[in-house]
Formats: sequence, structure tokens, C-alpha cells
Amino acid sequence: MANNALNGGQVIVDYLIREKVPYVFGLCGHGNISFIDALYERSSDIKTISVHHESVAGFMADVYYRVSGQPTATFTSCGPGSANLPICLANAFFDSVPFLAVTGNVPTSQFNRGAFQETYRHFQADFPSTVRAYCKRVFQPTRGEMVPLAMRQAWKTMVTGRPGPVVLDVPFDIFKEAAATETPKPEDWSANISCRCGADPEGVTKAVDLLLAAKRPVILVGQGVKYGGAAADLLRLAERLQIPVACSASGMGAIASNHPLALGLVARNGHYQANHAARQADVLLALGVRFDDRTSSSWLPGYSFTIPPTQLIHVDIDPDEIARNYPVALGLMADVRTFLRQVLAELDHRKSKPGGLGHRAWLQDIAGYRKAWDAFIAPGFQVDTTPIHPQRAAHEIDQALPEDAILVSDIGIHHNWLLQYCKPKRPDSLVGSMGFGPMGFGVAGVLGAKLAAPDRPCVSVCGDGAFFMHASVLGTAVEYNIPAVWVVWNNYAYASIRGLQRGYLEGRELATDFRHPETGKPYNPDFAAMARSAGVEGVSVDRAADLADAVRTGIAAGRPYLIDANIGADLNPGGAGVWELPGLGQSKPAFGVRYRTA
Ligand SMILES: Cc1ncc(C[n+]2csc(CCOP(=O)(O)OP(=O)(O)O)c2C)c(N)n1
Ligand SMILES: [Mg+2]
Repeated sequence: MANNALNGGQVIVDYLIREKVPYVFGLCGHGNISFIDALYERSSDIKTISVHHESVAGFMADVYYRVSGQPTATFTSCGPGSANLPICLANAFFDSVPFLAVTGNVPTSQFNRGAFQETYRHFQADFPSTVRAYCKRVFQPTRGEMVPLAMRQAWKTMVTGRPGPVVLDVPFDIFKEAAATETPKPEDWSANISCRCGADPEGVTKAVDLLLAAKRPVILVGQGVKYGGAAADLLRLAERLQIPVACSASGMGAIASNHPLALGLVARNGHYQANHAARQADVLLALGVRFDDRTSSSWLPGYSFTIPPTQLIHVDIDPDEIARNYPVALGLMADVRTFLRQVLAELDHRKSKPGGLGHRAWLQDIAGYRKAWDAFIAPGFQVDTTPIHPQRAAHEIDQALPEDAILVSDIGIHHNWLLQYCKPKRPDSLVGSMGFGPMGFGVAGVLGAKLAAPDRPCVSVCGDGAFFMHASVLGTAVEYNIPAVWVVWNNYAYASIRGLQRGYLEGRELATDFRHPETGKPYNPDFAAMARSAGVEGVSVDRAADLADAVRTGIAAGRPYLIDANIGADLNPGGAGVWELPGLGQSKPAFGVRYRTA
């Protein structure tokens, strides 16, 4: 390394430190030991967390960002080690979450020779092709001196525009090869770039005209509001114009659920007042939301939305999402927070009065919808059975969480129950995956949440299927003393999928539940005992009345804690929308009917 003081691995690590990355999450292999060596040298500046499955590292990095706003990095070896990561890349990509995945590869001198773990049958060292569809960009420096450029470009790509994960794929020798005398400075290459672009001024005027003329306006918020830091401005606009706010599943918490203007969830399983208001709206202001099938009741008009005739104002940082699924009266490419501030400034300019819209009747109608929905769901809160009624379970968990708690949900029927019956107060109160939906996201993600917010209670609610799939998290929590709480929503089944077999396939059930071969009874490991065997506190709960206390005790324990909760599997959370599995059929709304325009 004659004139060059830093090798490739050192440049990467130094850049991460300059970007104030506190943690890297990963798993070793021969392909990345030189990178780990560079981390070793800087252990006092950046902490390395070694996990027991690469996807745990990816989900930790993902949720770390969702809670703190600080991107981090993962490290995985060549071949299979990195092949365990794409599920996390896809999850982060689809939910617009940045993290840097440093993946090892075979030495450049061995490209195309089919060396151990080389992906070579179509192209040399071809990990980039493997992940191309699942990340924002892949960089593969093949000489040491290419590393500084690749590193700074990777970071910039990751955090600018619509954020997303980026892969830095580094051949074995490049970690050790001389790279640079100095690492690039973030101040020069990424830290001073703003992507808070506003909407075009005429568009803002038009948006304000539409909102002020509306008789039945609704604001629909998605993840862009939460992670774009726009919640405070959203509230200002909603209160000023007295416009009710509905959320997609990813937007839940952008406005506190107990705010009088908060409608709740619009979705196939959405709250009646949210769906029924959104589908009748004359003007719908959609902010950082992308109208996927679950939000939109499979785009069947009259369940979640009726666009047209609803006039849609769709604001997003990514124009690709605008008019993807619905025609727009006005589409504006903008950062949501900047747009909201533009609208507020325009209202100031016009001296429009708060609540001066005369749509009081609209708010009264909505209050009626809310009352009807509350009456419909009321009985579920009272049920006291074993296994625990899922509505009751979601409610008890919610009740036990202090206001600053972070609940990280996994994927499955439990997530749907949580979305309906938890009442998030803050943008990061309820973290979930909606784009890719990989089992394990919440099981592992809670560890990232706790590292990002050590002073806040962090609870994962996860399915028994997903927990068993990712039970190695117990070891990681112990090794790094991460006091996460897992509530294993134990229904002895891949219940969400079994529900589909029951709903769409006349109950032909196969491969969706867990049974003992001799007794035929529901089978699962004893998760509480499993936790204890790993050195994690573990308890089992059978009764609804004990669940909230168990969660409180788990939070108070201040050490990793698992609650194995026996929860009923035979119910689906009913909502005001529908979902279609093309070719199999459509579900029916559990409450209300399809809205039809005259
Ligand atoms: C990695 C992965 N495999 C399969 C699926 C398909 N899938 C979605 S939900 C689900 C069932 C999950 O079972 P469990 O974790 O027990 O949650 P439950 O639905 O019972 O609450 C499955 C298999 C998935 N989303 N991710
Ligand atoms: Mg299950």
C-alpha cells in the first residue's frame, strides 16, 4: 500500500463513520473477513453486531432507519451469505427504506473460473444480477481505486430522491487493495444535497382551489408523511381546514389515532368511517401513498375509493407512483413536507379562515359512520375465551403499551388485527412492512428498533410461523443485551393463508397448519421454554386478562423477554373493504356495502 494509506475495506468503514453510522449488522464468511478486519480496527467508532442469519441483519438495518432516520449498513459474505439478504433488500426497496449492503464476492483474479461460491454461469461474479430487481442500485468496484467513488455514489443514491437500499458488491481482493489516501467527505458528496423539492407553484394554487371548494374532502396519508417528517405539517393543514385524515396501513400513526379528525385505516380490512369517507370524497388529497391493492380494495370502485368521480390530488416524491392506478385531477411531484408548507403558506396568503369551509355536515356524517363502526366492533372487546380472541388480544397489547412504545409487527393475520385495533399515537408507534411483506421482518426488526431507541419500549408482535423461522434472534438479543419483547401470536398455523383456503377454496386446507403426527392436535414448540433455553425470559399466556400484564412485565424486565400467547385462529378481522384474488373471487365487506355513485 505504498502511497495509498487506505485499502478498500478501510475506505468503506471510514466513510460509514463519517456518515455517523453507529452500527453495522452482518454475518461472516471467507468473502468478507477483510472487511470485518477493517471494522475491527475502528471498533471504537462503529459497533459491529454479528447475527445468526443474514436476513436478521437486513431487517435490523431496515427498522433501525424507520425509527431513527439514520441509515446503517450490513455485511455479508460471497455466495450463500449474501444470497440470504435479498429478502431484506426487497423489503426495504418496496417500502423506500435505505441501508447499504456491503456484500463480498470472489477475487477479481478468479472471475469466470467458477471459484468456490462464484455466481459465474451467465456472467462473472454476478451477484449484481441476483439483486437488481430488489434494490435501488448495485455498485461493483473491481479495482481498489474505484472504491471511494463507488462508496460515495452508493450513499448518495441511497438517501436522495425516493430512498432505498443500495448494494456495494466488493470482490475479495478489493477489500485489501490500496484504494485512496483519503476517504471522500460526505459534506462534498451527499450531506448537502436537499431533495425537499416543492410542487410547481401553479400546482399549489390549483390544489388549494380544489381543497377550498370541496364539500367532502379527505386527506389520505401514507408512509411518505411518516418517514418524510411531515406529520406536524399534516396536522396543521388538517386542523386548519378541518379535513378528516385517513391512512394507508403504512401511514398509520402519521396523525394520532385519537385525534378527532383521524379516521383510521383505509383498506380491504379498513375501518368503516375511513373507507366510507374516502370512497365518498369529492376531493381526495393523497400524500406519499401509492394505492396498492390492499389499500384500494383491489381497485374495485366503491369499497376504498371511487376515483373518478372523486377528484384525486396525488403528491409524491416519485412521479412513477403518481397515476399508476388512478387518474389524477392533479398530480404533483414534490416532497410531501415541502408541499404541505407551500399549501399552508398559500392559505396564509389568501387569509383563509380555519374551518371556514362549511363542511360541518360532512364531519357530522363521518361521526355517524364512526359510531356505527364502534357499535359493530364493541362485542369483540368483551370476549373472554381461551384461546384468546384476536381482537381482544390486539386491544390488550395496545392498552399495555406506553405512548412512546414502538410496536414492530410481523406479517400475517396478526398484522391485520393490529392495524385495526391498535391506536398508534406517533408516526413510529406501529412499524410494519406493506410492500414486500416478508415473514421475519418484525421478529428481527424489533432488535433494530431497540438499538435505535434504547430508551423506548420495543415490542414485536409476530406469528408463530415467523418466529419459528427466525428464532435465532433470541441469541442475538442475549449476546448484545438488547431488551426487546416478543409477543408470539401463537395460533398454531400460517393462519392468514389458511384463512384464504377457507374463504376462497371451500376449506380445502393443506400445508397451512402445524399438527402433531400422533395426536393430530395443534403442534408448536414451547416457545417460552425455547426462549428460556436461550437465556431469554419466557412466559406463556392463555387468558386475555393476563396478556396486558404480561406485556407490561416484559417491558419492565429490561432484558429480552418472550410471551407465548395462545390466540384464536379461526377469525379474520372484518373491514369495510374487499380483496380480490383474481380467478378465485372477492371477499365481502364485513360491514357496510359498496358505495355507488348516482
Ligand atoms: C418469507 C415468507 N414466506 C411466506 C410468506 C407468505 N405468508 C404470508 S403470511 C403467512 C403466514 C404467516 O404465519 P404466522 O407467522 O404464523 O402468522 P399468522 O398469519 O398465523 O398470524 C405466510 C406463509 C411470506 N409473506 N413471507
Ligand atoms: Mg400463526
